[in-house]
Amino acid sequence: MATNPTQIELIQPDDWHLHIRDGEVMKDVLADTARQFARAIIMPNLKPPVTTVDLANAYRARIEGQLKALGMNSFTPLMTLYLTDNTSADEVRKAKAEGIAAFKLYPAGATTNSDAGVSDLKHCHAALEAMQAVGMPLLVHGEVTSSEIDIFDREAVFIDQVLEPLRKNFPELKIVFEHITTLQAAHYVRDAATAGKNTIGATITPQHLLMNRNAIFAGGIRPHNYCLPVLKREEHRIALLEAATSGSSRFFLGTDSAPHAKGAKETACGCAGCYSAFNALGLYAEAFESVGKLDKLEGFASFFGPDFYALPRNTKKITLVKQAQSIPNELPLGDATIVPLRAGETIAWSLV
Ligand code: OTD
Ligand code: ZN
Ligand code: ZN
Repeated sequence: MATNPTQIELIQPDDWHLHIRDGEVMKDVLADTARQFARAIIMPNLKPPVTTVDLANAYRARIEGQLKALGMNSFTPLMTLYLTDNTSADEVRKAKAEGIAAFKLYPAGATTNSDAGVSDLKHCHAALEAMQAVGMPLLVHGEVTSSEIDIFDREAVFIDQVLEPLRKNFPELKIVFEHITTLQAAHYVRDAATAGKNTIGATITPQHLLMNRNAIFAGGIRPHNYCLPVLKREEHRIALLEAATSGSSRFFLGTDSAPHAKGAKETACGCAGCYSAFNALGLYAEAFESVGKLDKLEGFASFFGPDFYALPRNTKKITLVKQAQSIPNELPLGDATIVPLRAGETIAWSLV
């Protein structure tokens, strides 16, 4: 590949961490993702959360209905279940049998709609044992929730207090450390001993590769750059970019695109979440190009995710061109609007 290519071709990527909500707004956000990605891991933090196989199957049917209405028939949703203190080993085995892709651990209260999450992992022993036995991945929102721990430290503390003990107790459990935001997380995943097995991975969002915490306060408060885990210092952004572009198969693409209507963000107590789905691939291409590593984008975006989940890689190809795309100030979201990441500005790369 030339050092400064103006066009790159890659196997079609998947999004290994995505929120598409439900009801009226779903079709608007789903279309943005299905234009770019072949598959996506669909997060279960609905109200009420998707805690059973039956709820996930019903949710999948609603998604497929919307895709059909949109005339988008080549996109596959990969469903997840929300782990609770009461998830049984039987539900885990049923999930495996019915093609559920993963379980999601939200420490109670850690992020949007996580109140029904796990209060203490000791309640989940049987479910975790079953996941380990059947090869069901556990996706973790890796932050402690204690209000005494500084918000910028919650991910690093989670590694010591929760993740490391979890991996000790369940050494064969496949774990994805979702949307990592710190140098500590990037190095933990990079250096984790796995006895040659594929037992740890991490997703990284475009906003954490492109912005540091100054972006939340640039000239005034910027609610559309506020997400959880919150953006960190520049040294962390650099460590994440290094991990994503390293060629290590432990790091793969997960946008964590998390739509909220404009009014729910621009208010006294605004919701957390960045809407990156509109041109997520363009954002990732910018990040990789910024360190001269566009040649590492395909592994991160298209290969390492399916390899971790033991799913086939996609075969169709897509092309990105270095052509600035203007990002609208607002996009439709049901009967409201949403402000996408980079609203009113441009993204340097576009999907052909
Ligand atoms: N973070 N917002 C949301 C989820 C994520 O932690 C996450 O996965 C959301 O709105 O569902 C957010 O900031
Ligand atoms: Zn999360
Ligand atoms: Zn998320």
